Amino acid sequence: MKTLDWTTLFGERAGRIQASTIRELLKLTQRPGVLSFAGGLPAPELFPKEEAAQKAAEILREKGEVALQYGPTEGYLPLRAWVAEWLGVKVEEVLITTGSQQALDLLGKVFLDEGSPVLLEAPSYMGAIQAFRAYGPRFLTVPAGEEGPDLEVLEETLRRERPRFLYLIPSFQNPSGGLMPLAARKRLLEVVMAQGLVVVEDDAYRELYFGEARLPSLFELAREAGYPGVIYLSSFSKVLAPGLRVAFVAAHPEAILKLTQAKQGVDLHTPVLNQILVHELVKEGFAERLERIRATYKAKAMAMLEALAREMPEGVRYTRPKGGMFVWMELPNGLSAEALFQRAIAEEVAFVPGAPFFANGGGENTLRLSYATLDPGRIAEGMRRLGRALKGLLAPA
Ligand code: N5F
Repeated sequence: MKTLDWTTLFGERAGRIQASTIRELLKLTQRPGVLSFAGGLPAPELFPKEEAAQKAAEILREKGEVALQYGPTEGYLPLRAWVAEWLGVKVEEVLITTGSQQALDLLGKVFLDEGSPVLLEAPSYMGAIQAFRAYGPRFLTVPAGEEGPDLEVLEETLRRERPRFLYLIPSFQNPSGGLMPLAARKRLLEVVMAQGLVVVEDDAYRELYFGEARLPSLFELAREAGYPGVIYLSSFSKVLAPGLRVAFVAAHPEAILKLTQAKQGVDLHTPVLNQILVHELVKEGFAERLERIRATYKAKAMAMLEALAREMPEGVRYTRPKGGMFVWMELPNGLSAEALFQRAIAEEVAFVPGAPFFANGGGENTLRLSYATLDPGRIAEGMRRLGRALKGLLAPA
């Protein structure tokens, strides 16, 4: 049989497309016996299985001709209208996407040329880095911590550079868990507005707060100030079910129009059945569902923090999340998270090494733990195993 060297046949872009570390790890960590804290996989016990089964059957019986037909690219109108009302925007300002992951790719497609500067936090969501990287941009990064991006560095960067957009996750950042305080949000917006820059605000974790109520988003603050340059992304993945792949963008109608055109070439539209199902599931009892979700994740976060306090050797630093799904950890004295990963897998526990979250390198001694998926008992056992792996790495035989 004739063999082909595919790498010489692909286009240049293919060279910039790389595997997602999370997705690769998922394969490894699905081995029976492994306790995985790698993927930000929502708690399966929170999935509305029975309710979804009933409603899906009803939808197919009663609205089958809509649910099984091609639909509009912008999204199923009743769901768009629901999202618009939820966010306090107009229907024309909402686009339904196939996961917010798709929105990230569409933004890359629409805004980024080869060599275009794009600014993001270090660390930032690796799925966004992966999506943008395919378009060949030049990444500019600002360090981010528990209070979001370092505004001094950000302002200094913006004096020299004009990025196509700033990609930020102000609330319960993935992976660092950072939460940008209100004053920082306002200060950032002033700079952005003065320069007329576009901000992409990824608010995937907006509802997963443990303490006092949600802070206003950059998107909301910008609208109050009459500034149209914030493109807002969020998703039903973390509050309903990620397998449905239903998410949304809210932005100025001109931005929505261009993203819609880009989406036409990708998938024509997000599956209609899934959109109707999401609409049916959120239109009643959503507030109570959110309460339950917040309480569940808060309990899991506390279980992880208690276990970490017991199991981690001295010198290990980790965040205390105020919401979201992640604990972010720094190992002492330049210890490598990759090396720890090898030992952890031998102990049947997994996490995501932090380096792929840094668009321009670094972070080799960092890692991310998701407490979202497992129950408190398994979380405690997992942290025991992680502690053993770490102590093994610190004091090799
Ligand atoms: O809406 P959806 O499901 O496409 O979510 C993508 C997404 C977008 N933005 C942020 C900040 C996110 O954290 C995510 C989802 N991230 C998870 C994670 O583990 O970092 C899920 C990845 C799961 C996987 O690749 O299987």
